[in-house]
Amino acid sequence: MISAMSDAVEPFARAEASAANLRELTGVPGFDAAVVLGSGWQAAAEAIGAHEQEIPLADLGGFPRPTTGGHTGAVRYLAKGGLRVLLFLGRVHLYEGNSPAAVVHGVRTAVAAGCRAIVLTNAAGGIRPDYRVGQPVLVSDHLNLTGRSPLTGPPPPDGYPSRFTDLTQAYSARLRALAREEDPTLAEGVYAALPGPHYETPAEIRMLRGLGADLVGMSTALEAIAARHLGAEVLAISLVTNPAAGLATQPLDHGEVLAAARSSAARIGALLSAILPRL
Ligand code: 8IG
Repeated sequence: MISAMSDAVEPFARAEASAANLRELTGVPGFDAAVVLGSGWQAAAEAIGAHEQEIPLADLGGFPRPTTGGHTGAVRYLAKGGLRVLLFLGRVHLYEGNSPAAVVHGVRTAVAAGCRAIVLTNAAGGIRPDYRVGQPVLVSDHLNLTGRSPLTGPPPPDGYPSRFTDLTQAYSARLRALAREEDPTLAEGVYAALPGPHYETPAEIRMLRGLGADLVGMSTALEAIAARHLGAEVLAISLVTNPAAGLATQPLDHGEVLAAARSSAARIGALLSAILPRL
């Protein structure tokens, strides 16, 4: 196993090495789809289905340890229908001090291991006044307001696509339609990704609404860019866990986020369970 790869190794080679370790440790030659569970979505992990194996990310190389409550540094392998699915039990964020390359390492590893579809889940603040806490929303597009890109740096090595990635279809219309077949009540919205870790001011939320954002969070956009760069299809689902700043009287806190997510675990678990075999 290739474990002690230095930071000097370029990110695509590091992802290939992690994918090789994943194949070796699972004994599975390739995978079809990957799911990244965001804040609160871990409560849905069991409802998604029984897993065959669970591998600590520390054994794969290249993965920083998650420091956010609820995020676990492990990946599960599940068989769903005829598909071999990787389920990441958490993610890391820019606000933990991670580089964009570290933030997208899981997505790059999944694609290097064969995944052609990536499902990104997150908890988000709801900007649209008709969103309710506990409601899942399909991400139709994003505003990357992190000021960062996973494609910054030297050009990708030979054999990889150009870094000038087209993002007109960042979030697959096909996969969103498929999700709506499973749950026709699913709303769609534009996700604004901010660096965090602080929440917004009410003035910032008014600004974001003016910019066309419906949801606000601290993840997903960089992972979606990395996945699209490598040609994978992306489905992203936000769980609205709080009204964005200024839209409710209560102050925002991470405990509220996790509690809201836990009470939706059965619904979002059933949703993912229904979608996964069809990816
Ligand atoms: I959950 O209101 C969750 N994540 N930036 N703002 C930002 N991130 C969030 C929020 C929110 N709620």
